[in-house]
Amino acid sequence: MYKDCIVSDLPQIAVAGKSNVGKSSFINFLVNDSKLARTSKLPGRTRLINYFLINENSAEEFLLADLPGYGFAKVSDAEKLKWADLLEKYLAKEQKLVHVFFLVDIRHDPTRDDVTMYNYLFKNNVPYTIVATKADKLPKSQVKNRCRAIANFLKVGADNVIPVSALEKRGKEQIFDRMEKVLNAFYNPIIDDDETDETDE
Ligand SMILES: Nc1nc2c(ncn2[C@@H]2O[C@H](COP(=O)(O)OP(=O)(O)OP(=O)(O)O)[C@@H](O)[C@H]2O)c(=O)[nH]1
Ligand SMILES: [Mg+2]
Repeated sequence: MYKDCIVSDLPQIAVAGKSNVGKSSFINFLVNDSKLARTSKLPGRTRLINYFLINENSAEEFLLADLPGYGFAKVSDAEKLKWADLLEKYLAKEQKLVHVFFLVDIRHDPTRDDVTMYNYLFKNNVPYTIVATKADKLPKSQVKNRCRAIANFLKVGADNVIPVSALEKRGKEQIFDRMEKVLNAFYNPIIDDDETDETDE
């Protein structure tokens, strides 16, 4: 339920994607801790939103939210609805949500559930970056092509799909670069001084 979401003034960056795509592994990879977010061989492990406090006490403190995976066949319809409801409400209502890393498997085109998720992001104007996971499962020569195919499928620019491998620790710089830009914009917003100009006279 949405009331299970945290109430905090900190900016939030969320990690979304289908069950087993590698969300928890991605978070552990980013924070260099193999046990922080629970990973599992069994899809559907992350059931509620798990929040991690990053850069504690620094100027760019934020919460990283590990969202529950969707598209797992072996759960009841009632459970699926509950998850969809939580995800949809979180994306629509969380005022402090500044960015979503939307994870898809590099080996496959986005699923129907991925497209539903993507539409939630789009509909709610949530800024996002698409992250193509498990890049180590492909020969290096195919990585760019697969990213391009995913970008074409979702009708976004190829720059908006970043390949990563939590296993081989690839892609961190590009992800950090995105995070830094997003947090910088949150903590140091450009003030529109048009109005102050008028009152100056
Ligand atoms: N080869 C490879 N395997 C990965 C990578 N990232 C995750 N995995 C594996 O994929 C499986 C699922 O990873 P998780 O990180 O638990 O996936 P999740 O998206 O958090 O799953 P839910 O919490 O169930 O939604 C695990 O067996 C991981 O070891 C990667 O970059 N490369
Ligand atoms: Mg998980």
